[in-house]
This record gives sequence, C-alpha cells and structure tokens, in this order.
Amino acid sequence: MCPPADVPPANGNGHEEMVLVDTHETARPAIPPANQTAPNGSSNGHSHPPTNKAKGPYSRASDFLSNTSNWKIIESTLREGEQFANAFFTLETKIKIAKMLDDFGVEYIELTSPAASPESRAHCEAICKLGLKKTKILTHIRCHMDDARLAVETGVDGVDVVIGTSSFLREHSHGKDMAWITKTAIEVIEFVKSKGIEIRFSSEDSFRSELPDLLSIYRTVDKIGVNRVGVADTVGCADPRQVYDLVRTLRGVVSCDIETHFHNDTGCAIANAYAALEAGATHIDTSVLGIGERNGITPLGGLIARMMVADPDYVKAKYNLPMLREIENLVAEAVEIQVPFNNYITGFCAFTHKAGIHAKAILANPSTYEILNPSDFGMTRYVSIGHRLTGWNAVKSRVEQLNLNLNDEQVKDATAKIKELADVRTQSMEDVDMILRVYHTGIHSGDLKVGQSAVLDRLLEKHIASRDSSPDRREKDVNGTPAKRQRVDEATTA
Ligand code: HCA
Ligand code: CU
Repeated sequence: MCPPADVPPANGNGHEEMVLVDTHETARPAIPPANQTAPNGSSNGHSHPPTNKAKGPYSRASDFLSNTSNWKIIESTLREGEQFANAFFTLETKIKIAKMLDDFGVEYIELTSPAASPESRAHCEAICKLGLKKTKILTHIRCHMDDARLAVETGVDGVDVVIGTSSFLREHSHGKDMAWITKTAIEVIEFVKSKGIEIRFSSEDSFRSELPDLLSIYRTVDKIGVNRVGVADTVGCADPRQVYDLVRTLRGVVSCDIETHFHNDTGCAIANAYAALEAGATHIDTSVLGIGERNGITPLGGLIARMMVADPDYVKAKYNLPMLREIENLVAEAVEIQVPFNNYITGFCAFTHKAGIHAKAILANPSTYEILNPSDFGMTRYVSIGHRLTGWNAVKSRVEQLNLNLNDEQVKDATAKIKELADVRTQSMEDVDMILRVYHTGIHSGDLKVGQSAVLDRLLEKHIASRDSSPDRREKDVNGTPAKRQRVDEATTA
C-alpha cells in the first residue's frame, strides 16, 4: 500500500533519523540509519521518555484501582471486525491476520461463533490448529447451550458469551427476562468450565441496562467462577466518566477479571478504554483499524498510542510495535479501505511537522512536538519544508543533508525563494532540492549573490529548461514520474 522509502542518506550532522520530505507522501517505515545518533544525543530522539505516569504529589487518590500498567488485549478483528460492512475474510486471510496478531503479541484473538455458519465453524477449527505461539483463541457466542456445545468442540482456549441485558434488547431482540438470562448463563458457564477452558460472560448494551440487573448477574456469574465479566458499550453511547463509574462499581462487586468493549459511534472508544483501565478493567477489546459494526470499536493502534503515553515500558515489552503498520495494511487491503490520513501512529501525517516554528523545535529536540516517538513503531518523522509556512532552520537541515555549503544568510535567502514559490503552489521535495542545488551552484560560481531574486529566477528557469530537454528526463516522464507528481498535487488540493 505504501511506496518504498526514498530516504536521504545519513550525513553525521546529528539529525540522521530526521527525514525531510514533502508532506504529501504516504508515511513510510524507517530505514534504520547506519549510525543512529539522535539530535539530542539520546538513542531514540526524545530527550525524555514521553510518559505521563503520574507519581508523586499530583497523582490522583483513586489511582490505586488503575490497571494502565497491567492490561491485556482481546483482539476482535476476526469477530467484531467480521461485522464491518466491507469485511469478507477467507480462511487464508484469517490465518494471515491471526498469525500476525500472534507475532505482534496480543494476548487473545476472538473469532466469529462456529454457530454463525459452516464456514465460520471450519475457520475456527482451522485457526485453533495453527499452534499460535502466544495468543490464546476465543470464540464469541450467544448465551445458549447449542452455541456453547459447538464452541467447545472447535478447540478454542476460551469462550466469550454475550447476551443483551438492556430493556431495548430484552424487549426488541431476544425477548427474555433477567431470570431466564441468569438461569441460562449459569448453565452455559458451568458447561464451558466443565470442559476446562476459559469463560467470559458479558452483557450486551451494558450502559443502557439497569445497574441493579447488571450487578446482580455479574455477582452471580463471578460466584460460579467465570474468568471474566464483560462490559459492552454496544451503541457507543458511553462517555469516559460513565465508564469509570460503572467499572469502578463493578470492581467492588466481582473478583474476576473485567473485560470492556467500546463502540466508537461518538468518538469515545479509545478514551473509554483508557477510563476503564483507570477504573480497574483488565482486558480491552480492539480491532485492527477499529473495524466492526457501524463505525467500529477501539482501534488496536489507537489503544497502543494511548497506552504508550501511559506506560511506554509496559507496552514496548509486550508488543512488537513495528508490526502494527504491516497488520493495518493487511487488514486495510483485506476489507478494501485506506488507512485514514490521520490514523494513530501510521496515518501518513502522524509524524509530519510543518510550521517553521515546529520544525525548528523538532530539529533541536523531537520531544518538543511529539508525544510518541516514531522510531518505536519503525516509522520516521518528517519535516515538510516546501510550503509557505516553512522556516530557514528546517531548510538549513535539508541543506546539510544534501551536503551543500551555504552560510546562514544564504540559507535564509534561499528560504525566501522557496516561500515565494510555495505561495503560488506547494513545492515537492524534488522542487525544493532543485532550488537549493541551483542556489548553491549560483553562489559558488559567482553568478548569484544574496538578495538577487531575479537572477535566481533566471538560473532556475535555465535549469528547468535544460533538465526537461535531457533524454534522461524524457525517459523518466515516460516511466511514471508525472504520475507521482500528480499524486502530490492531488494531495495538495485535497
Ligand atoms: C454485537 C455484540 C457485541 C458484543 C460485545 C461483547 C457488542 O455485535 O452487537 O461480547 O462484549 O458490541 O455488544 O459486539
Ligand atoms: Cu461490539
């Protein structure tokens, strides 16, 4: 999905990991520099680990509940994600996704119920036979003995049971009352437990269910030894404060683990997951790129981004972060969507810095404008310089990368030309490099002096005319350079 990197060589100026490119390229993976020295001398480019692990006088009194440094992922791309409008996973694709999630290090994957269709059942059995290294396999079923009997025969490590408890679902979906739900839940749980595998009981639409109903059934299933109870914001109505309150209350009622599942209809899915962990939840449901019913659930990458800020050591020790991009690309391709431009970590502009003030500070110390370090994810930061907001410090950094010999006054003069041209049309990296090279040649041949804007214009025109008539250039045009430029222009006006 992403074009190969076109990264300038390291030149020993202390900015090797800084790559200056046009913003309109897709984000690309980092090519590890030969000798990685970050601007501030640290190994990762950030002078301080970007953490907000609050300790000391300002930590909140209630933080004793917090599990933000001790939580697990239940990755549901192969269950909730299969409910995404575009999703149709073949077994081959499911196997690829399952293996990648295992390599990434998620603790669980959740698969569609074997009761859903004969193919679903066959897929579930096949994935159980893969022998994943670390990841446990769950399947997700309705609270029904027929489904439970099928599930335990597939070879899964555990079963996630769900039933709607809100009056909306009780009246308009399955039509059962709380007494029936409780009785059936006990039967299903005891049956699954008797097979020696994990069992979770979850209430669908938890945030529109009556609290006494919820607490009563959770208490009952906890007593009979369920591994986890689940809270699900099925319609995406909850806010972080409501989540915190419900999970904290539940934490005081059950002794088992607490799993949470948040839909993203109102944009709270990551914040709600975080609030749940702060209140003592132990497991978070995710899907790759957040795919699921409607606009989906907490995205794996977004949760990782959030949790990296809370406790980078925990996240880095558990998960193979540079794989995130590869997994997202695989899933995006499988369900025929693009990775969104503003995606957490891997969106094409997630680590691109543009304004001159930002660029200057980033070049001095990336922590100034980055809470996440792209190199932790195998990504590279970019400083965009071919636009009207550019500044001479960023241009100077590019001059150094190109090994050009210009003093500060000359760099400022060249920057003025870049800004002038970028006021008309955003300049690609190729354009910026050309301006700098022509400027450099002009200065060193004596044809150009600082402040001679019109002379520089003539030198540029001459250069462009001879470049466009060269056989090498014509060859390039035939072989796709214009297509690349077109993409740049499209992105500019998008
Ligand atoms: C659904 C069910 C579910 C289940 C969540 C869970 C939901 O697809 O409607 O088992 O915890 O969002 O309630 O995904
Ligand atoms: Cu869901």
